[in-house]
Amino acid sequence: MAVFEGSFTNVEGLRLGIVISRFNDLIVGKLLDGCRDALKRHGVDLDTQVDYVWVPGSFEIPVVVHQLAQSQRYDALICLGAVIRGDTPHFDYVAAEVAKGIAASSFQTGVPVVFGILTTDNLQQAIERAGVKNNKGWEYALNALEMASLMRQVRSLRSPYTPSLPRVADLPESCT
Ligand code: INI
Repeated sequence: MAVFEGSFTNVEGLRLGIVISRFNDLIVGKLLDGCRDALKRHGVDLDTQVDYVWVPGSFEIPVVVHQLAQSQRYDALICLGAVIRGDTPHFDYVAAEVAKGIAASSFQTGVPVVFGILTTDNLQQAIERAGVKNNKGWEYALNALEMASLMRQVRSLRSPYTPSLPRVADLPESCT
């Protein structure tokens, strides 16, 4: 029997990308703070191991995260956003598209992409999840660390006859 489990502290050589929506910045900024705090406390160097990519709103996250996932530069990606229900159906379109897009990107590329998008009925619920009662950003960071570590183990199960491309980050500088 084999048991595979991700670890939260196996961070050496890890490369992470965070895609952050500017919409509802009051909330998303707090999620980012929580996320960075958790990564730092688990040994990730925030300056050299993490890239930050800003987009206007959650709707724009999938197209960007898909490019990043395809780049072979990252062990895991985290998407941060807040979609808050208003008086129009806009919420439903944005929430559905970002969820579908992130899931598709992760599935198609094999790179773990954390769905760090708060979807709430009102601002109060979002505030409670962005630092007042707890901070979901912390959880999203842990999800990324765990999944990056787990995927490394699961990928290593590949048959030795399965060709696999090196990650760009692992190539000597002369090849990039
Ligand atoms: N974007 C969000 O990230 N959260 C929201 O709550 C939101 N609402 O409700 O409108 C939102 N809209 C903007 C959207 O993500 C796009 O940026 C915009 O539609 C342009 O494509």
